[in-house]
Parts: sequence; structure tokens; C-alpha cells
Amino acid sequence: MAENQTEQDPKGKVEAARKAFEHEFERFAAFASSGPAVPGLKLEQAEAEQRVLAELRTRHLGKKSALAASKKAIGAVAPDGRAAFGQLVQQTEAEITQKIGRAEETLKSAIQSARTERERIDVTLPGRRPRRGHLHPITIVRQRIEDIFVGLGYAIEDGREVETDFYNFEALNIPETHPARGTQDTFYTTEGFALRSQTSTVQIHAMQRRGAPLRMIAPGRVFRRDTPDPTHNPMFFQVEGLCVDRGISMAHLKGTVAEFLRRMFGPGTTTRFRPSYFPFTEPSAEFDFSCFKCGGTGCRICKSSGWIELGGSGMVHPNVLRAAGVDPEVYSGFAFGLGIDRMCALMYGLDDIRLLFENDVRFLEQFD
Ligand code: 2NL
Repeated sequence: MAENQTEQDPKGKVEAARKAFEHEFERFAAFASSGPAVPGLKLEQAEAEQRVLAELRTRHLGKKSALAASKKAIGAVAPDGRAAFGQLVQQTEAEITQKIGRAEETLKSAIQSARTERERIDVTLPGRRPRRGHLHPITIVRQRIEDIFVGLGYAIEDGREVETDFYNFEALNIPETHPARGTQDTFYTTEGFALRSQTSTVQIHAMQRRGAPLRMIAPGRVFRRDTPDPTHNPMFFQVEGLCVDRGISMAHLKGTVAEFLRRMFGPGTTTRFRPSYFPFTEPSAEFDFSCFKCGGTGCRICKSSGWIELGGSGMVHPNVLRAAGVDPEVYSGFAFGLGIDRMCALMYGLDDIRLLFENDVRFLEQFD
């Protein structure tokens, strides 16, 4: 039997070991012959090859290899053939060692240069400039409004967004039965507090704290249970103004709103007041201003009317002054309110105010 023959044939065993090595080493032939750089060899690939090669070395040159067994068998060979057999074993081992060694060297330097290449940085490249942020369009408009009123001698007041029934409704002369007080229109916490539905709450606090005379605006976030659509959002921004002093009349209201709108939209801006109704003012009026785009001749923005509706206003109701600790026999005042987001949408030509609250930077970046 062939196998039996090899068993008894030490030379044949060495030849078989060499053949087995040559066969497995075929895939490394390129590394054994080529220079330090192996074209097209990726780092991960080279590292994997290195592991395979290490296993191959153990298998063919290790303690349990066929070659090691042949080495041990040298002593058992008949004296006349021993030297020649010993030489064959040594020569075979030297050849295998050299081939594996060369392949290892090639792989090592290939890995080395692949690592160096990967970690290479060009220190002469210009640095990456951090992108500078910018204000949200609502903030831009709010600050313009604030600047104008500060210029007219008004203080800017801030307050909480969660309020008691008293500040959100009661003090504003909004009757218990008014629909705004229902859960249909207002968000309530489980403890029965309201998310403020207008910033008048801030003005009641300010009147209580500072008393009259008083000139202030209250910009801020307000909440109403509206179904979102292009002109409504359950959270939006509002600014309310309040002026309380002796002898304040409707003339002061009209003069102030008209001056504000001239400073906001240009000196040619005209204002008109239309009678209206609010529980917290009497008399009450809504105000419009001449279209800043067409100047009143009619266009898409003003829907061909020449006018843009902006907000509500009126003379502070005596009940409101009283609730805030101001004597309506001595003092009178005017108040107004307008939506900042609506104004923002108008000024930037937005067709949907919800864009202002989605925080999509691709949209917001346009207002740098
Ligand atoms: C609107 C209408 C308005 C007020 C707000 C007010 C505040 C106090 C007393 C009396 Cl403390 N009134 N604010 C008055 C009239 C109208 O807002 O359309 N807002 C967007």
C-alpha cells in the first residue's frame, strides 16, 4: 500500500511534507517574491493574511509538524544513509523557513505602510472654520419689536408660562362661562393650572408689583388648543403692550400703534382701527396697517385689499385695573396684542407658520 510505503520511507515523508507546504503556500507566492509594497492590498486584508501565514508556520515548522517528526527520525535511519537524510531534512526546513520568512517580511512592511498611509494628515491644510449660528426668525422679529418699544420708553417684562386661573382669566375680566376658559380652548395641567393663552398674565403681575404709572411690553410664548394648519399652531408667540397713567386716552393708543408700525414697516405706513370686542378692553378695536409690499394698491400679500390685519387693542377695562390693584378712578390705560409669528410670516413671505416651529435647519439657515 502506498501509505505503508511512505510510513517506512523517511525520504518520502520529507517530500510529502514539502509538497503539502508548497500547496498551502501557493497563495503567498506573490509576497515571497514581490518587494515591500504589494499593490492593491488593503490593511485589513494584509492583517488577515498575516494571521493565516502564522498558522501556516506553526503547521509546517512547529513541534507537531511532519518535518519535526522527520528530524526526530534522523537517528533511526541506517548509518550509511543518515547523513544524506539529515541534510535533506535540514535543507527542506531551511527552504520552508526562508519562504515563510520572506512572505512575513513583505506582509509586515505592507501593513506598516498601509497604517502610515491611513494615519497620514496634511498639517498644512487650512483649518475647518466652525459654522457660526444665527438667531431664529421669530427672535429677529421679536428683538426689532422690543427695540422700537424700548425707544418709546417701554419696559420689557417676562413671566411664567404656567399660570393660575386668576392671572389667565379672572383678572382679565373673562367670565367663568367664556368658551376660552373651557378645556376645548386652553391646555390645563393635571393640577388645574393653565398654560397661558396670552401674555396679559405678565402685565397683571407687573401692575400688581409696580403699580401705576406703567409702560411695558410682554413678549412670549402662548398656548391655545388649535388644530395645526398653515396659519395656526397650538404654541405661538405674542407681544402685548400696556400703558397706564393719568389721562391716557384712545388717542394715545392710536398714536403709539401707528408710530410702532411706521418704525416697523417704514414712514409711509398708515394705520386703521376697526371697532371690535374683547372682555379685557372697553372700547376695543382691531388694527390694520397699509400693505408694506404694495403700499395700499392691492397685491397677493394683502389679498388685494391694501390692508394687513395685525392685532387687537383697546382701553383697559376698569375691572382689569381693579383686579391688578390699580384705581380706575385715578388711572386709565390702553393695551394691545399681536402675534409675532404672524408678523414674521408676513415679513418673510412664509406660507405656513408651522415652518417656524419644525426646527429644520435647512429652513432656518435662510434667515442668517
Ligand atoms: C390680539 C388681541 C389684545 C389686550 C390684548 C390686554 C392686557 C391687559 C389688559 C387689557 Cl393686562 N388688555 N391686552 C388687549 C386687547 C387685545 O390682544 O389679537 N392678540 C393677538
